[in-house]
Amino acid sequence: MSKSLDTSTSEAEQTVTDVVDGIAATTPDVRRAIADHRGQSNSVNPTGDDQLAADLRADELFERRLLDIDGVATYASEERADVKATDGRLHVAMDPLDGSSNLEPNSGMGTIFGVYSERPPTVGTNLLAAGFVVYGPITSMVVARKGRVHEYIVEDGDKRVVDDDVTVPDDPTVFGFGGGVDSWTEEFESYAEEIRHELKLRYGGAMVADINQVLTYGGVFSYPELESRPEGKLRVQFEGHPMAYIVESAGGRSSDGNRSLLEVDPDALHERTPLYLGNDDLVDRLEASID
Ligand code: AFP
Repeated sequence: MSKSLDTSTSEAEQTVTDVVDGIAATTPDVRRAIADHRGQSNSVNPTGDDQLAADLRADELFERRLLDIDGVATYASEERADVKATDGRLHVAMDPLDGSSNLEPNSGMGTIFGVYSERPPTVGTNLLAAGFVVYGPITSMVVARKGRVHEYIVEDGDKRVVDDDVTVPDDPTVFGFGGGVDSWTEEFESYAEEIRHELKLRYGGAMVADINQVLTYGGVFSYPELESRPEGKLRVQFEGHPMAYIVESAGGRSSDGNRSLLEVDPDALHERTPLYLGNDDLVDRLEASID
């Protein structure tokens, strides 16, 4: 049973460190899973997305590694209906393999995670840390904790820091908008029309790689509300909260169209949300345009 915890304690900090190191240590096996488990699994995840064998394998690898950490009480993921509980204090929520539709064309993919003080579904302000892994030409990891963002290179499961203060550059360069122009609302379409004349298109189908571009070059990423799908596509707990925590810790902004994504308090574990992330003025403009 998870006990209430003063999450500022060194015990909680150590658990966060153990989770980050555990995820780094699992990345070689995930890269192998991407190479060896390329087929369909003939199943769908709780939000109805087709699951690849690599999705399931990555989920299994992270669950085993993270529930083995003393301070971890629960493991939740985009790939499974329910939260897996054990003794411990902190709660991990993950998208084990983000962008798995990029597997076939061998394009960017990643892992997204959040460490919460309360059992999901829970509000984003209960995050203690968040991060993502990019399985690109090299394996890199971005981790936000205590208001600071670090970037690491991960080799053979060991991470080494390459930037100890990642911040969103002041002069934005790139944008990436999902959902398809014919599905956008009129308001978002007019915002997108302005942005596309100001910034360069960088949309690769995996938010980890696209948001890593925004962290590197400045700009804005969105999977907006759609005419047919006002709730958007991306999941609050596994994608929206962690990415918002990272971008806000790096000096940017997040929004669901009205407020910080960290203020979104999902009723259900697999709830979706419109998602806007990037330089604060670009997100401010977005909110003003879709008001
Ligand atoms: P998959 O994991 O199913 O490939 O979806 C990736 C994702 O959740 C997110 O990482 C992308 O930004 C977005 O969906 C891409 O969605 P579209 O395929 O509709 O562009």
